[in-house]
Amino acid sequence: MGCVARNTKLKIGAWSAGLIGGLALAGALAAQPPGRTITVHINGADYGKLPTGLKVGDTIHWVNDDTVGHTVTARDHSFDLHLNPGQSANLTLQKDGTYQIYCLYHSTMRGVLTAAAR
Ligand SMILES: [Cu+2]
Repeated sequence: MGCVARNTKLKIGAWSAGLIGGLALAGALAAQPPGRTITVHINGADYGKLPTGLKVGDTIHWVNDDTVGHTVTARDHSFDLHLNPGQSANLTLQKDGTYQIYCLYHSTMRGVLTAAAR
């Protein structure tokens, strides 16, 4: 009888340790940095050299250095940033895949962003 009671206690102990371990793991994951931030300057109606090696959770900080407005628009409609002259905006890639981007106002402004799964 005493033996059974001891076993039960042991099981509860192991379960608690598992729960605490799980919480610690969740905490470690939450503390993980969400991703890198890469700045891209739009200049002369040109996105310039777009970043490569992107991963889901990475953020592109777009800065419009021009005196005219531009957009960073995804062909699949997953994002559509409008930047007035001198404005900046952040785009965090939420899903892995390849994004064809273009500017609504300038047909020469096109590019591709590829985000790998994290
Ligand atoms: Cu433009």
